Amino acid sequence: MEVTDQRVRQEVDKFMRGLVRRNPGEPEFHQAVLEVIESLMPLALENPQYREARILERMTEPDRVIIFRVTWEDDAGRIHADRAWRVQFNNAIGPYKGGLRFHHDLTLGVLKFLGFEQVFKNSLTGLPMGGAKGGSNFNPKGRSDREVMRFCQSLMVELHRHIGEDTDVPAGDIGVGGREISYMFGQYKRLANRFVGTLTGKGLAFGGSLVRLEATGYGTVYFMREMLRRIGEDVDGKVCVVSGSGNVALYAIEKLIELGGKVVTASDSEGFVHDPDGLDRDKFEFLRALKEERRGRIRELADAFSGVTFYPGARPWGVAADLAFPSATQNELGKDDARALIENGVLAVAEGANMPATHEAVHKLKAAGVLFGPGKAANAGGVAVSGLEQSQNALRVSWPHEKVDQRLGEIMREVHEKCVTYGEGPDGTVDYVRGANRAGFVKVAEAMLAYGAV
Ligand code: NDP
Ligand code: 2IT
Repeated sequence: MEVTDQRVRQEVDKFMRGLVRRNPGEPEFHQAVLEVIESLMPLALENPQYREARILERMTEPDRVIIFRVTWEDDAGRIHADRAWRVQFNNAIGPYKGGLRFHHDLTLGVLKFLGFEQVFKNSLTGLPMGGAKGGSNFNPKGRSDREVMRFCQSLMVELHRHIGEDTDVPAGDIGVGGREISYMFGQYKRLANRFVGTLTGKGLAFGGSLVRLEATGYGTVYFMREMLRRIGEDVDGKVCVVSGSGNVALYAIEKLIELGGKVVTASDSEGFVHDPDGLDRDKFEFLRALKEERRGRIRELADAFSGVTFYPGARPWGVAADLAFPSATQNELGKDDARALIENGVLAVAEGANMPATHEAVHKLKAAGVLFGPGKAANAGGVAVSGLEQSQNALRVSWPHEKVDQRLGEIMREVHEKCVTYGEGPDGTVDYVRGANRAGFVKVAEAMLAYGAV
């Protein structure tokens, strides 16, 4: 039968009905799968070997999900019982790899979307890494260092059985940074009685890699630079809106400033700040220390610098800009936000966060001809440098800053190139969503086909 658009639509709808029935109440997982299946269905219909081996069905079912209770005691002696998960999604091309998230409204559905996306992202990096994600509904906000330590140690008492340097290698994500990785690694090492690279994002004194801290943000900007270069443009002089002020947003902002971009916004869960003059090195350094060291609120940037305004409860997408970097959380950029960006003439969007744009927003931006770099390609630099940290740990070496940063730049160029190879249309424009999904898929699917029915 000919593969018409209508046939593709019918097959996508049928596939999604089954997926939603099997995974009720998990809208973010449905959304992430829909975006991928829309890109892959034409490929699956043209290649019967994928259909016969049920590759799409197998790739949308995690290998396993581990769920456990984490009991811990706060500073006042009160007992808490939080829930934690590890979703080991697919290890066809390497050990499971992906972050841990601590956020009060985390759900299994969110972790399944993140684990699913991670499979494609990790494949795109070209490194031998499978996909996983995990975390807890523990809320680290307002907790003392000792409370966070006790929580991390308790979590690791269970998690350590399921991870290992050749099995599953967790890292950071929302709410999990250097402090939490250190507590977890310290406890892992104690329980396993082995010093191996089972977590990445470690401190530099104990096996961490240079540039891992900055890698996701830098990598997102490198990816944006590649998209712009292809159309004869550059970051220099461009007005940039960034959301978030965590690990990803901070180092995207730093790299943008370095490359001559004018960053006019940053945000946290309470609102955004607008700086019409653009953040300079001083304001960036204030913001970095505010967020990384003092764990303060974004409004303090507006209190500290005249000319910077804080907008409570709002997102930055209404501010006119050439480039946008949603770098906070999922579904933070909806269709009305996309419309506002388009009306203000936005040229390109690179997702620093995972799935920050809704399905409707992505379609709107693409239809308007905006270059759109999806998270699984644009933010792959973080996990890529995690992969380089694994290599350094296995070799018991530490590579210099320049070497890791250079490798990160090369990997982001290669990720971009793969998106072009798989996403370029007859008119020469690139659908980066399709390109990333297909390029990420092919390698994993090849491995799964080779293994037979496993
Ligand atoms: P951080 O915890 O360092 O920062 C998260 C930022 O997003 C904070 O500014 C936070 O504000 C804001 N935020 C979190 N949840 C919400 C929410 N529900 N509504 C509004 N704002 C919110 O996390 P990261 O920077 O590490 O992660 C940001 C995104 O990037 C996530 O989507 C993550 O999955 C993705 N990512 C991270 C990588 C990494 O290496 N860390 C790699 C690739 C992707 P507040 O402090 O007020 O909560
Ligand atoms: O979403 C992601 O790619 C991450 N949070 C980083 C994962 C990793 O293993 O470094």
